[in-house]
Amino acid sequence: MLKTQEKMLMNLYDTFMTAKRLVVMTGAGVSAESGIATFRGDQDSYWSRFDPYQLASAEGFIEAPQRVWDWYQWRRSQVGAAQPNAAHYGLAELAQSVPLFLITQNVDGLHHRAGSQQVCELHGRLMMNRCFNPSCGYREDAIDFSAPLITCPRCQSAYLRPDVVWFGESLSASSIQQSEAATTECDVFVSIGTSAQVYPAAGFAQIAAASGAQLIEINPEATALTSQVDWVIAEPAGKVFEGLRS
Ligand code: BJW
Repeated sequence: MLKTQEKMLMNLYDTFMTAKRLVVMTGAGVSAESGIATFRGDQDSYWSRFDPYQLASAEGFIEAPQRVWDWYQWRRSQVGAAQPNAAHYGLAELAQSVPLFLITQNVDGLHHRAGSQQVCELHGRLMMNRCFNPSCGYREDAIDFSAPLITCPRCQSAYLRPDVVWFGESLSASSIQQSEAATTECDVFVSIGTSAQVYPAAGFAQIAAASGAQLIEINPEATALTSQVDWVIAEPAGKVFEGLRS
C-alpha cells in the first residue's frame, strides 16, 4: 500500500518536472484542508445550506443587499483566520521549477498568501469591494471584516458589493483569454479540487484535451471530469502535496 502511494507520488513528481507547459486549475477543494467549506457536496457545503441565487447573483443582491453582505462578511472572517495548506505551498514552490500557469476559481486569496506570484483568479477576490454600478469602476480593499456590517457600504454612486463573479455575470475577458491561451498550449493540465460543474472554467480541461494535453485530476470524489481524464488521483490535495514536498 505504502509502495503504491510512493510510486504514485514519484510518477506525479516526474510528470510535473518534465512538463513543458503545465496548467493547474484549482477549485474550492484545494482550500478544504485549510478549513474553508466547498460549495457543493457534503452537508457543510455552502450550497447545501444556502440558496446560491439568493447569495451569489445580482438579483439576490438587489432583493436583499444586507443578506448578501452578512454572508460575505462571515466568509471573509473565516478566510481571514485560515492558513494556506500544503497544496497551496506546493503549487507556489512548483512554479519556481517548471513553467506553471495557475488558474483558480477560488476567491480566497490563499494561493497568493502561500507565495504564488501569478494567479489567474477567474471568479474575483473576496477581500475586495467594488461598486455595484459597473460604469462607476470604484474598487477598494475590504478592511473591516471582523464584525458584521450594520449597514451596507456605499460609494457615491451605489451600494458596494464583493469583487467576485456571481452566477449570470461575465468573467473578465482577460482572465478567459489568458486561461484559454494557456490551456491550448499546455502539455499537462491538472484539475484540483473542483466539481467541474461551473462554466466557463469547467470547459478548460476539454480545451487542453483537444490540444493533446495529458489530463490529471486530484480529487477524493468523482466529478463531471473524472471519466475524461488520463489519470485520477483520488486523494485530498493537501495530502498529495505534503507527500510531494517530503
Ligand atoms: C477536494 C477536497 C480536497 C473536497 N482535495 N478536492 C454553459 C453550460 C451551462 C451553464 C452555463 C454555461 N456557461 C455559463 C453557464 C451559467 C453558469 C454555470 O456554469 N452554471 C452551472 C452551475 C450549470 N455560469 C455562470 O453564470 C458564469 N458566468 C458566465 O459564464 O457568464 C456568461 C453566461 C452567463 C449565463 C449563461 C451563459 C453565459 C459565472 C460563474 C460564477 C460562479 N460563481 C461562484 C461564486 C463566486 C463568488 C463566491 O465565492 O462567493 O464561484 S459559484 C461557486 O462555484 C464558486 C466556485 O468558484 C464555483 C466552482 O465551484 P468549485 O470550485 O468546483 O467547488 P465545488 O464545491 O463545486 O467542488 C469542490 C470539489 O472539491 C468537490 O469535487 C470535492 O470532491 C473536492 N474536494 N475536499 C481535493 N481536500
